[in-house]
Amino acid sequence: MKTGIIGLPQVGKTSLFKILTKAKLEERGYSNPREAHIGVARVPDERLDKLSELYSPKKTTYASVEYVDVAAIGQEALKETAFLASLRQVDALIHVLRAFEDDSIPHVGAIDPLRDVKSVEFDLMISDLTQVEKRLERVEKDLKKGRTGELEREQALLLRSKAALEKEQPLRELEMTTEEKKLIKGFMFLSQKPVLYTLNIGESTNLGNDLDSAVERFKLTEAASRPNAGATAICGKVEAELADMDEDEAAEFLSSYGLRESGLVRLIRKSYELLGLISFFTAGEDECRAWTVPAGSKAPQAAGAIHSDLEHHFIRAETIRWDNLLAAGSEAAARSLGTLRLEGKEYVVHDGDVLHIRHSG
Ligand SMILES: Nc1nc2c(ncn2[C@@H]2O[C@H](COP(=O)(O)OP(=O)(O)OP(=O)(O)O)[C@@H](O)[C@H]2O)c(=O)[nH]1
Ligand SMILES: [Mg+2]
Repeated sequence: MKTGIIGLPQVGKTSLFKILTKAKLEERGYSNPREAHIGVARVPDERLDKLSELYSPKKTTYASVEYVDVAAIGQEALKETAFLASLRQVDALIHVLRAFEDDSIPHVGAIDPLRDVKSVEFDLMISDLTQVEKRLERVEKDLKKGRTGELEREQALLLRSKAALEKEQPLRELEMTTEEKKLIKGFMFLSQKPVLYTLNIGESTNLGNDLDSAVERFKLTEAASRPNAGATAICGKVEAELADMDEDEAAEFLSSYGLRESGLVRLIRKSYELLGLISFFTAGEDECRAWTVPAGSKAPQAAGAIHSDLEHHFIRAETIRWDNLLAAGSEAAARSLGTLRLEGKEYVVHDGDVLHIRHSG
């Protein structure tokens, strides 16, 4: 999964990128010549930490998310091929919004995240509209040469997209059939990507509450309730300090601000929700590991995330919720308690399940 970090100039995109990819870093972010930074962040997961304590495996493997930090959004930038290309390839967007006060760092005007949301969304939509119009022209030409069902369906979808964009409705809000989704996927439209609005708020003595109330306070509740959108808040400054601390120090630091967890944990969790992803685990003495699959995946699909052979030769999955396994203390104990059970091909995997795949391969 790849997430693009976007926003207006000087709102804290690169700071967030650095915090995300340096905190518990597995692979360092690096610079490529196009100025987009790419880095991998490991997804913190307390459930996996606890499973690892139970099994003491040789290796613990967290899920990971790739982040792409691009230059600031603007009409000019969006005309650059390299900029567009690095943005189009991502699966989701984190839209960083300036909500901190600091006169030494310039901003387009007073602090107004909602105005900034609209401005950036507008630029994304203009870029999509240009592309839709170009493609429509092509399709219309082709239709004159010979009508096919496929071309007609594409034309209808493009016209619907155009109408939406013209009334300033991002494509992520359009309802689409599975077939239409397939058709439109190749365009990699920017305003179609799920977006997590992320307020970068200032430091305060009551940061816990300020973070919790930020979305409402900055009037993003409505924008965040639209289809394929969400909102959260972080304090870049505090997160940057946290990133350099060891666990005990960090815990103390967090509680001094009235915080239970790092905002990054919440941010990553929100991204999962937004993308409709869940985690399941495999656990054993060799390795405890988190895997990411779309919500609603059935057991064979989950097995396929581990290895395609496991999907093809899937027989059953021994299944238990992570906390039930911890409560039982061992698989044997869980089996006798009845919390460890055998599930078949139709089983829909839940977030937090621990699976042992039985296969015939
Ligand atoms: N006071 C304060 N300053 C911040 C915060 N986050 C970032 N900054 C400062 O804002 C400036 C811009 O931060 P960057 O992370 O480079 O912002 P950016 O969005 O990547 O900027 P561009 O890539 O130039 O568009 C830097 O001087 C940061 O130190 C914050 O939470 N509070
Ligand atoms: Mg930057």
